[in-house]
Amino acid sequence: MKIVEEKRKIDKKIKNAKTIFIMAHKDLDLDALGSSIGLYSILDKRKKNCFLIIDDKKNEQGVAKVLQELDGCLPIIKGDSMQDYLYPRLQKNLLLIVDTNKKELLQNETVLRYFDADQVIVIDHHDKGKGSISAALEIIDQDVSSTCEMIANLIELYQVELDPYYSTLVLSGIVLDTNNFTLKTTEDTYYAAYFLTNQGASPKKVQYLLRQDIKEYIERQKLISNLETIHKTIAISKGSSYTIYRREDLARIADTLLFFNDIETTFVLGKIKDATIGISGRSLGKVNVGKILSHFGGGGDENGGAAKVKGTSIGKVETELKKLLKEQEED
Ligand SMILES: [Mn+2]
Repeated sequence: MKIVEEKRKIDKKIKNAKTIFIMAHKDLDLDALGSSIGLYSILDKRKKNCFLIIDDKKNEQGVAKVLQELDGCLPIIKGDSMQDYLYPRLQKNLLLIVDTNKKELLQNETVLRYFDADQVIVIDHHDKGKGSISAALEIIDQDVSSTCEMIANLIELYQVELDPYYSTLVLSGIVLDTNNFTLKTTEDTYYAAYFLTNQGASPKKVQYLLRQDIKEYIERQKLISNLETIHKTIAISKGSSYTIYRREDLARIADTLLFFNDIETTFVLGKIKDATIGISGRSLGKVNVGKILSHFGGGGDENGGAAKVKGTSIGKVETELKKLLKEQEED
């Protein structure tokens, strides 16, 4: 569902609302933060009373840089204190959720209790699995590279002149989620990047925001080097059982592995919490990774997905995964 086609419905909700809250997934990345801030700018220009709900205590480096640079410029509140900001007539509050559609991934799931479904809009580019948020207006477009691409469309549609710094943030979300315009990139993605650059976005600043920590990079390389291939086409990478990885990193490695000759399907396994194993899968289409990951309680589609398995080890997950791959092969 294209965001431009829903403008009228979005308009109506925004017009009706007195106070608007924007919330993304926890462990903010630049797509979540960039789309939140882009959306905030649109609403701010329309003189809407608007707040960003951020509960994260730790931030990845790019997000930390931005939050530090913007310190004091944005109305950021914690989910637990939002009662103080709600408009007294509760029906006049609106919640905009960006870059996720799952309850358990939200910055703060408990704030949902203040909103009926018709006071919630979800804007996202991930597929819908179980645990989806009930929202009257769901703008979920899996064909779009990033939530920031969707927000860039909206900024153009609303003819908002964005502060160049904010344009840069929206562009950084696109660059992050497309892995430098190599994944899920369409002519619309390039157009959004063109539009944002025209609005003053600085590609140089984007590169600065996306600069990585050398130690984290080395950790990721280690994970890639612990790789096994099956029939030359399926790559399975495993993390060290002593290291805790971020879900985004597992996803990024799964993306990266698809760049290599012959590889058509990738799985990356790593500990994401004590006794919790994360799996990220990607596929060019031959193996339905979403289906396989649904066996682990996760979700996705034929091209990509993720799962989280509690109370297990990397070895056990690996054995199970290989069994499932074999079964799918025999089907
Ligand atoms: Mn995203």
